[in-house]
Amino acid sequence: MTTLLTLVVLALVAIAIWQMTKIFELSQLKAENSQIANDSDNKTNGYLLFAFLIFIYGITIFSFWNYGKYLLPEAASEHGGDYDSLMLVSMVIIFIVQTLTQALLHYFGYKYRGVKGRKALFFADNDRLEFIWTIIPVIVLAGLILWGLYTWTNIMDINDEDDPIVVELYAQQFSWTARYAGDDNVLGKANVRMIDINKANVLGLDESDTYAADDIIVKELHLPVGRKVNFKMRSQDVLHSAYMPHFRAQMNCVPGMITEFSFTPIYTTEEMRQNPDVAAKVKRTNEIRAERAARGEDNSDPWEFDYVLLCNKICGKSHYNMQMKIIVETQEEYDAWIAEQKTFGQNMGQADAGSTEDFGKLETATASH
Ligand SMILES: [Cu+2]
Repeated sequence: MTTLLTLVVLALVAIAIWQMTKIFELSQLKAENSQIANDSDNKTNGYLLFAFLIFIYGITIFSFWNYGKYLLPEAASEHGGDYDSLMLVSMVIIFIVQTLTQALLHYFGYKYRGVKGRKALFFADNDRLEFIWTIIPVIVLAGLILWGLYTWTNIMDINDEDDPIVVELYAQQFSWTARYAGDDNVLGKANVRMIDINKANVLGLDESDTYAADDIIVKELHLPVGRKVNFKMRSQDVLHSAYMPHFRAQMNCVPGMITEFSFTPIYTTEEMRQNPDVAAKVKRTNEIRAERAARGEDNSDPWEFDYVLLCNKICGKSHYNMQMKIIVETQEEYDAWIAEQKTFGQNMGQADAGSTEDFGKLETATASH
């Protein structure tokens, strides 16, 4: 009852204030009620423009300060440095031009605000001014485009120089499979129509192709540091995109065709873990995970940095989980690892002999994503 009475009193007080405001407004009869902006309105809007300028500068500085740490660490591939320089120079130019033009735009918006009696000057054209504001962007853009084309051609030049390892990346909803070309370094022919799950021929390799026998199919990508890799991408079902952010590499995987990308990793996984930006990120993440663990929540195990291959095309409901671990290691570690892997021929031989234990494992791994 007391609560109800309090509410009624509050409502009455609110109505009283509202009525008093109305009476006050009515008593100010001389106040203008025009919809046309006067000098005072224009001045207010001029100052608001300045306030907005300060707001966008402020939010820019805040974002750099607060979110800069979420950018990718140093590139871990040979071409990555060129890619990053191009990106950095483009962003710096955009940033400088944007800072200056926004300041000019807002300043002149204020300076030439509407003032009663002021007339705009009719200004037909000025050849010199037009020349300047055309030629500067032309030179800057031509420079950026030429440099960009040069970098692009260099990155996309996929050739067999420097004895690259040939690796196939096979995309399907929702996992990745990698295939090494084996001792002959030539991938055997493959086609989705030849996929035979019963024989664990999960990538549809042509069993009659002699190049296929020594191919090695794995669910974890190992790469020797300093050695060029030529990737050949295939997709089983829909459009996927092989994205290896730390190596600044991305290529679409298109059903029915083979796409290619090539890079040389320059830091091993161990070396990348020592990178200050990576170490800081691991520390931040593990602090959050420790808090989650203290609350008994899921996904709270300590995290360790690893390179990843992600899918960067929204390919279906489990797209977010379509990833494969990449391990960059020394040549010796890589040799030891690859020597342990079974070739396609060995697996098929076993399949014919009736032992399908290993394929069972591969299948489980494929299905687990
Ligand atoms: Cu995908």
